[in-house]
Amino acid sequence: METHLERNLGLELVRVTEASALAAGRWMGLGSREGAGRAATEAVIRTLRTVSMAGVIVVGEETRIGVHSPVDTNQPVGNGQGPEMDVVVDPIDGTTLLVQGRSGAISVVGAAPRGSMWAPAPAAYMEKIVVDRDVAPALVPECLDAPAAWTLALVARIKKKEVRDLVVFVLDRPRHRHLIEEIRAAGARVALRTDGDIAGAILAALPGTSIDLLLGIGGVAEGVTAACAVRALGGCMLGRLAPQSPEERAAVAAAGLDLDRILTCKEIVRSDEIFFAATGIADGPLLDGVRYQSGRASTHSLVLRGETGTLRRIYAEHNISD
Ligand code: VTB
Repeated sequence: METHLERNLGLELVRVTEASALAAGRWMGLGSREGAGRAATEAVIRTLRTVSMAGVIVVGEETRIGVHSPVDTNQPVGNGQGPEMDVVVDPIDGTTLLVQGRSGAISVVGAAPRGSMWAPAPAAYMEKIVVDRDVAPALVPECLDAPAAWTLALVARIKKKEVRDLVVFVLDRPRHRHLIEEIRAAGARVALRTDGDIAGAILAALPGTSIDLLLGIGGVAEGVTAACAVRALGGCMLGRLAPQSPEERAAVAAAGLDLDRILTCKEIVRSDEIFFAATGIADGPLLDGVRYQSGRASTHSLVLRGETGTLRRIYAEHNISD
């Protein structure tokens, strides 16, 4: 295995998320999850074939959504040459948002050397806390079990804010009813979103955004993908498996996975050589979406490189007339 990746693979990966966003953006507000998903996934697979790496998808979404796609767990991606990489891909993070014409969908891909990413198949759900680099040193594993008020007080203290100044990203799900009540009772504000906890995690890990932290249970694939970005940004994420059905609990136990283990993003991605790219599909708090005009289209992307801690914002204009 190559241990040092001289090139910034992230600059190749951003072409993948751009292509996916350009394809998915056409489906904004059209109501078809299948159509949007198919178009974005085809674009991802097509462009990943041009990237020089022997990649393998470490964790796909199939266990949680019960639908297979070319980016399922263990699928090879890339042109098969070059460094051996673990890869996570979400052609559309926020499919429901996108097809309902709401804001916030992004396309993401992350890569790190083979064997470095946590791959807890057949787990589908995990608990997550995400904070930025200022709060990172203070985040302790106890935060996952402590009352939300305790964690919020800690984050407020480090950020030199009042608890009522904080905004917490939480997915709008019945499983979060108690968590939402706790956050409100503590006096903080809740940004309830129907989808998109990868974007939520990136917003929480980026200092100075509209989101101070992310709390709650979301997909494992989204968690591993988010961990790539959070680690590359120097933030901190804590994660722990959180099965949502007796079947998932039994499968996770049968696979010998530890339900009590709390992992940091450094354990979820055990390498600094992380490459991550995200492109906006529809306008959102993290990235502007795709604009189309007369055979041309523009995209806004974010490219992260873990080794150097570089964050690049890339605006691109594409000639899409053919
Ligand atoms: C989240 C969210 C995703 O899945 O991870 C969620 O960020 C978790 O699953 O955008 P449930 O929908 O079953 O709660 C998505 O909503 C869809 O991938």
